[in-house]
Amino acid sequence: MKKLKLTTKIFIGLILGIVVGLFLQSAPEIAKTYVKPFGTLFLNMIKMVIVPLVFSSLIVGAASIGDPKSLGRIGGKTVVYYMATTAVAVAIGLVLGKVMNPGAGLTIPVDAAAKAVEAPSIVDTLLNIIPKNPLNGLVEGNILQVIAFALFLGVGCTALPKEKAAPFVNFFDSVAEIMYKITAFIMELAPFGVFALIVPVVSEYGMDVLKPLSMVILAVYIGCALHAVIVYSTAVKIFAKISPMKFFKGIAPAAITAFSTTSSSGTLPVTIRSTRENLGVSEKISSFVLPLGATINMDGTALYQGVCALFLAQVYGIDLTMGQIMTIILTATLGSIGTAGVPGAGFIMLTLVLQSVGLPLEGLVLIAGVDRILDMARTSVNVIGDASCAIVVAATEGEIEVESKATN
Ligand code: DAS
Repeated sequence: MKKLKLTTKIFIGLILGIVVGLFLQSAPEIAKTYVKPFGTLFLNMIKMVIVPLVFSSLIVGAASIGDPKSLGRIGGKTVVYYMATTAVAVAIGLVLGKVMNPGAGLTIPVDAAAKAVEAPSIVDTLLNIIPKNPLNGLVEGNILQVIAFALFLGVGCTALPKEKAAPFVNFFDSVAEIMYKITAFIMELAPFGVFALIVPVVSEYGMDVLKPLSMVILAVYIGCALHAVIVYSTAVKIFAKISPMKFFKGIAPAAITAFSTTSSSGTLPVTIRSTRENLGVSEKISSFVLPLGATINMDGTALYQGVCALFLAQVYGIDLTMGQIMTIILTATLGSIGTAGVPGAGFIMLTLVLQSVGLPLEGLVLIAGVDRILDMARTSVNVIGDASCAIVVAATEGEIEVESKATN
């Protein structure tokens, strides 16, 4: 039989888990005792890779941005644009999650431990980002401290002569590659993990558990559309003086490719060709801004993480404090620097966001089965965001080559 795509296998695992869960509705204890442990094992494997994966990929991501001094005007504009639009994206995701309330109607009690997580204030959250003892942050899995320390290391590398920094960056590049391979192996087990996680949930709560998922998909798609139409239209209109319609038409081939492949990196050749030929961005700008964007800019992913974090907080009946909301915005924005432009990478990083505010990871199973549908929209927005940055930076640098094509 033709090798089934992982997404299909995960979906089959989800459907089978729902069927078995419905059969076990009369005996939820059986599901809890004999099935749930395998799901916990799968989640523990995902938790195992988070810190080394994020730490190594962020060091390499930050080092690839280049020395802040040598980044110069173009690099500075690019990084500021990427971080600003990503922060806006996660905020839109949080607002939509709040307004649309996808978790309504489903309440899964969370064990007291998770609820008891001390929710810090905004000030404490910001102060707590800088680790007094970075190794402690790594050992405790303090996500924001792991991110901050990795960014300091990555940017620190750029202050060294290339030959001096290379062994350090190459080492963590290898670690990141190894962690991606381990993550890929763990994701191969996802069909079984999703099965073992959904069975006890369905046996306990029945089909009610699935209704909210359609609301999550709706919230992510509406959020992605709003972000693209509001943020990117405004940016290209004001800074690049081109009509949004021309921009979206110009980047459509890349957006459609990203939607179907769910891979920003895989779409990069199409993104570069579309921005150059249809929008007139010079080779100098497109060859710097777009590969960097495919690596560190993930507006769609950040928005999806905002929606999912709110959804799971609602399902578990956890009221997030402003400090936790701030943590989600920071983790999703900075975490996007370490998210790879490959299918499903955002789902792994969602674990990071949930863990940063103490939300139970068990809820990931609710997202896993529909994650591919969510990945299509978020990857498309990731790519459109990269292209909007390219044309804004090109226009402000006088690097739009084909005036007639791009302007209205
Ligand atoms: N699929 C990733 C990308 O290629 C994004 C994600 O998984 O969130 O951008």
